[in-house]
Amino acid sequence: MDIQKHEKLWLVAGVAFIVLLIATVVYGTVGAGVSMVDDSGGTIAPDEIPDDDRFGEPRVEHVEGDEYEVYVVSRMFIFQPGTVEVPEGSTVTFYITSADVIHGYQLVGTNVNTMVIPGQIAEITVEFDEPAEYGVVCNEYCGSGHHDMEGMVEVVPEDEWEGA
Ligand SMILES: [Cu+2]
Repeated sequence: MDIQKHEKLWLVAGVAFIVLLIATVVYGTVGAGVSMVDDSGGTIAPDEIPDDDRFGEPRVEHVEGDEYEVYVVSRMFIFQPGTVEVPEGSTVTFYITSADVIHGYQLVGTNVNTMVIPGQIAEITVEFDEPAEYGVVCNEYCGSGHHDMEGMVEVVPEDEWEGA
């Protein structure tokens, strides 16, 4: 079979485009550090939140060494605790649940971002290497006060840290 020069060129360009397309999808899936939030955090019924050991009192807890755990309850239209303080150099695991509807929990400017579903506990582990302030926003429309639903994560310099 005789393939014309231009036909060959289009064939190569077409195949290259398909390969490029697949490569971008593969990169977006495994290369960009994106992972699905699964059910590893466990479940909790919204009406059990007030009596729960972890979520009854939303807080930052020191586990050991550089490890911290943060228990966050999202509800219309606040995050509890609203401001989370952790020291620089810490590894922090966030456990986040919702008391009412679906919310989001996103640290602005980072890839820390999860949906917060009533009944589910979202679990995300983050390493904070440097002092910084991150705004937290709800990125799932949750009602009339959604645009006011915000929080803060403050990564405090080592020498200013007073303990959790
Ligand atoms: Cu919202």
